[in-house]
Amino acid sequence: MTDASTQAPLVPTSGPDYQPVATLNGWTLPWRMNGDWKEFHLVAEPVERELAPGMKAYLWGYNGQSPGPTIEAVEGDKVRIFVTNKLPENTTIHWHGQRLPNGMDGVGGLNQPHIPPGKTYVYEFLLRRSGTYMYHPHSDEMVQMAMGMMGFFVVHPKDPAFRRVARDFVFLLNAFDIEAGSYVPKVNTMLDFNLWCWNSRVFP
Ligand SMILES: [Cu+2]
Repeated sequence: MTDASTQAPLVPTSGPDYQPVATLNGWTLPWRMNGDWKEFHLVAEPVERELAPGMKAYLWGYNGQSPGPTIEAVEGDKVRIFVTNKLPENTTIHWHGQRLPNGMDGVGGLNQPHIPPGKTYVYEFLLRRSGTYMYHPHSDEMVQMAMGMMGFFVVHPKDPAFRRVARDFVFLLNAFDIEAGSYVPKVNTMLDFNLWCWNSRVFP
């Protein structure tokens, strides 16, 4: 995507039914079914984002945006997520809060090799519980998160009637330290970690 305007929720046309979320200043990552696997593709890459009118920032993100697109799936889904690295350094993705096999946890150099620039790594796991999660790198992670690499991973309950809501929004607030007249966040400021994720549900 080339701009960060809020897109209409992506109503599922394959796989189990659920009520999709609206990502404020963002959008949901499309997928395809391959047998009983739900396949997604994230591309880690440098992005340019206009944070305020006329105030452009050079960030890192996914699929043209920072924060990256929201991944939505359903409890019990088997997901296969291709991660292509178009950054100038290694990366990985850690699926924060998901219960998964150790080899899929995305900590570079510990439970998987780092993904070098130009390469694609494939993650496969079963979504064991519903909830609002996030994804982010675990390879030079303080720098990469300070540069804007993160996104939502919403796992909907298997039963679409379970705590069904009228409207569902997610929004991610991330503080960047960008000096006046410059474009690139000062990544060392990330040591004062400032990141907030919200899921705001409107019950009927
Ligand atoms: Cu984490």
